[in-house]
Amino acid sequence: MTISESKRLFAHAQNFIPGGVNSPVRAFRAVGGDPLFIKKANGAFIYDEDDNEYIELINSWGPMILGHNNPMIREAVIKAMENGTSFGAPTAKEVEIAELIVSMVPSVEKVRMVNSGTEATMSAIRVARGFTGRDKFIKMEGHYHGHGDSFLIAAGSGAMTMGNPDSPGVTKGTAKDTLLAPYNDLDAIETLVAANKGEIAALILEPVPGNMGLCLPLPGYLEGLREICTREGIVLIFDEVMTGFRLAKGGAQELYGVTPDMTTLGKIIGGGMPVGAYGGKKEIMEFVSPVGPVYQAGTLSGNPIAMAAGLTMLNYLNEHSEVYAKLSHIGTKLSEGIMKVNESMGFGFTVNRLGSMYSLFFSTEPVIDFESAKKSDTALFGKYFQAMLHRGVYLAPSQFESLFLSTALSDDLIDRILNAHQESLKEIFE
Ligand code: HOZ
Repeated sequence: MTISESKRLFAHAQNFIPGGVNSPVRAFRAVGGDPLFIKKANGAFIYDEDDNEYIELINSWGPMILGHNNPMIREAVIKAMENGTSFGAPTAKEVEIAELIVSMVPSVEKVRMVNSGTEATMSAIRVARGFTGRDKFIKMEGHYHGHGDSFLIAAGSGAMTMGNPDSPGVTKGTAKDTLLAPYNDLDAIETLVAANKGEIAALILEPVPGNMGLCLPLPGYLEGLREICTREGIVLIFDEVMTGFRLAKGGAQELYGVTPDMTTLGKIIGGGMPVGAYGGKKEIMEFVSPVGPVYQAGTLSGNPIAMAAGLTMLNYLNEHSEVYAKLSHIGTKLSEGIMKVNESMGFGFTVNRLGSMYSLFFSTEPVIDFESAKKSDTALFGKYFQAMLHRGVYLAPSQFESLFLSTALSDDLIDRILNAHQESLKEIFE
């Protein structure tokens, strides 16, 4: 495998782009080596600028549920482009997608489109503050809600990977209104609530966090949060940017039967185009301008090309429940296969999986929160990442990310991944 063009591009890029990349986690700093520059992707495969082919397990960080370059989505985008690329005015497709999202996501009675998950979470917190008249909010350690100032405190994903979970540039004034709690710990929430009685506007979390690697909620945890928030008048916000439409049609909230007050969405509702959205109960969403006083706007919000792609994706998922059974089959086969290989080689590494999201942690302890995720051996993960890449499997370049599977993964491809996994462990440990 030759990787010369990616190397050349990366060296050149660093002259013009900070770190040579437009999002830090792509830089491969946590795993060593130079990032791959991607030329194209199709189905289950991604291709770099040297024309190497890799089996894809990131899928643009989630949205490619049906694999890359899906013909239906491609056609919808081409067709929409024939009518122009941006109007900054209402379109029929925006109404159609809003109605569809309301019908699919249990908590959403009204929804506002934005351009990314970051915009969605920033806006949701602002609306929750406007609605309650309170300033503070609770965020979980290791959860990532995009790069809005008030979220870059004990943040997961790239912030955790780069060793900057608390970003400089966030003022003390902003940080003081973000209250931190460990995930999966209801007592910690009760303590925070008691110490800040009547001052907490919102509690935001990834119901199934994927930004410190994949962790699962302990039984009763989400239900417990729901109870506390209802009792205290706190707006419960599920950040389903990664889990929405992926874990189930209605996301984690449908799967666990717990309905938040607000939900943030992203990526998937654009079918891979830059889209986000936030929605929730009517009485909360009616605080949003122009009905209510909370201001939030955007020229590109509801962009017609992005709406065409997203609508095609969501309509397909809505009409094809079998997608979720298929994703679950793929996830089960892969994660059970990984565990079998590990056991046969005498390793007890932790594998967390739900549906088509999974993480392998180089730790033998259960991983349920930020503290336990941080115990994973990241140096070992780096070696594993490189060994897998060398064998043609493209993983997320950090221990603190979930992998995302697509329906394009055939049983044969899963066998190839399992074989690469076994060979990689052999290379590292023998
Ligand atoms: N975990 C991030 C998405 N939720 C990774 C994408 C990025 O930071 O570029």
